[in-house]
Amino acid sequence: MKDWYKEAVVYQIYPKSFCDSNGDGIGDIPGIISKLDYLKELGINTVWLSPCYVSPGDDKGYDIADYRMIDPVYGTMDDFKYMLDEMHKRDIRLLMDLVVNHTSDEHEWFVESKKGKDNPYRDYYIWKDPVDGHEPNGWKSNFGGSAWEYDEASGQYYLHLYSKKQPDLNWENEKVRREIVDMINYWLDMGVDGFRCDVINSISKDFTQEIPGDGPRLHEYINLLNRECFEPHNAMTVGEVWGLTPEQSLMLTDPKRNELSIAFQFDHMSVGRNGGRFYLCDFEPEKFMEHLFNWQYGLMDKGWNAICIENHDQPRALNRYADFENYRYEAATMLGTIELCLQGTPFIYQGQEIGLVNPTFNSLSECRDIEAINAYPELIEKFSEEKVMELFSKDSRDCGRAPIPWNSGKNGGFTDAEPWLKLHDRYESINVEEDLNSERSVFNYYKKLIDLHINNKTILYGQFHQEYNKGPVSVFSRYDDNDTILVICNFSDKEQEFKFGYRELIMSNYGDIKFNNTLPPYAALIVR
Ligand code: TEU
Ligand code: CA
Repeated sequence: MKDWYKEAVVYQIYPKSFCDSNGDGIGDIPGIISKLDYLKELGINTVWLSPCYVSPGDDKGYDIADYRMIDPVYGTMDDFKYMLDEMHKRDIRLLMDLVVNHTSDEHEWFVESKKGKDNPYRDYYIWKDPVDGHEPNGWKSNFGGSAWEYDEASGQYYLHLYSKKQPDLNWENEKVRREIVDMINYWLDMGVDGFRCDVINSISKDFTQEIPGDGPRLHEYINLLNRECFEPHNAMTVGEVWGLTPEQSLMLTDPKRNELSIAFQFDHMSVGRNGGRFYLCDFEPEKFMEHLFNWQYGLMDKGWNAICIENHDQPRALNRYADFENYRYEAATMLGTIELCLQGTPFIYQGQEIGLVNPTFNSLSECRDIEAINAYPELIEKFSEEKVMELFSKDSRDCGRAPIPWNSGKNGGFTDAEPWLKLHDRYESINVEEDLNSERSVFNYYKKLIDLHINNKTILYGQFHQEYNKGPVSVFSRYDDNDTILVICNFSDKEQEFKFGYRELIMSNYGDIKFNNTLPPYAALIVR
């Protein structure tokens, strides 16, 4: 099928934290293989695997030192091929992470590039002379500090929009583009089904801008990848791009433009933050839904949404948006209902399907993420140690990266050894095994939702309409010539009075009860 991405239900695996098979405290490929039946049971049909290539791990694999090799910590190339086979046997497709804005500084291209101005690899990266003895411009790294690192030996600076161990590739150089095209085709020829494209809008730079933004050759570059890699392999691609409007997203994903299949929307993920990570404010469900609805209308009939409520860069949705102490099951299933009933391809992040929550970090020594570690000195000038740890427990990327607890045993059955990052505090009661055996299983609810999403044509392809969105109550419909389905949600821990009627209850997170114009806390109903 040409547009198979529209019928994909994607499950994101963060390999370091999924399942450890060999007792070194780090998740790995054999661990993933051992859980494929679990994923099949859930009903997903596509996996997005975060980077598992050779990497020194400065940004946990998003700093790649060899694009064509599996990092030994995750397994061998044979393990990888076996995993791919086992996925395909189960009709599960695999999306790899494509991180081509930057490499690791330990990649051989950069090792060469750094050797001097006349090295053949010099132009693989972005080197610039100082301006008045300073950085070439005022661009900041996403992980704090300047985006320029000075190299004593050559007297030049290199650009790194992320950590200084992640130098940006120079896409203006045709040789770089050829290398990337060949590398992508290497994976596609092996049988990989597509890619999630990391910060893909940053690959072309515009040095006339005060802050890094989309460069003038962005669409030309992506079009090249489409023509030479994606299209000939019928690959699915999802762009990771922050700060887009739906109109801008269409510039990357309108099928007529031959660039990417879809691009994530993130507007709703910024609700509850005021100006950036670690700067938190009250969460407003109405705004959250407003953003999602805006994208539904923005792409309708023109493009296709890519929807997630969690990923490896975000804390757990339950901690961010809900009273999970009292209503973990209800809130988890309500969020799932929204995600799987809107029009678009859903991306479910590992652990989301059992309603996983954040760990608590008590000291910096428990944190692993470069973003949090780099932010610490600035935060500690403004807040107490206790407050900073509270912020890290609420909003650091480590929150979502905590290992998966598979059962109530030692380290939640994730590993026999010391896990690379701590698990959440209550893994003895909140874990996969417990959820599967529970009468109120989040997994079983997701399983039903996924089945509905894939098999109900109205929910898969129908039109979208916003019926109501005020305070915590929101209602939307999905309709086509044959059916009209309403989704009604109470995004709060208080019962809400709301007048509504329906002919038939398709499913709800309160079971088969009669709703009489009141919505219990975090109620989600799918009705006809
Ligand atoms: O993320 C890009 C990105 O925009 C986020 O890292 C964001 O800057 C950060 O979370 C701000 O709070 C992608 C990957 O998802 C992320 O894990 C990588 O660290 C980053 O690219 C660099 O490759
Ligand atoms: Ca391991």
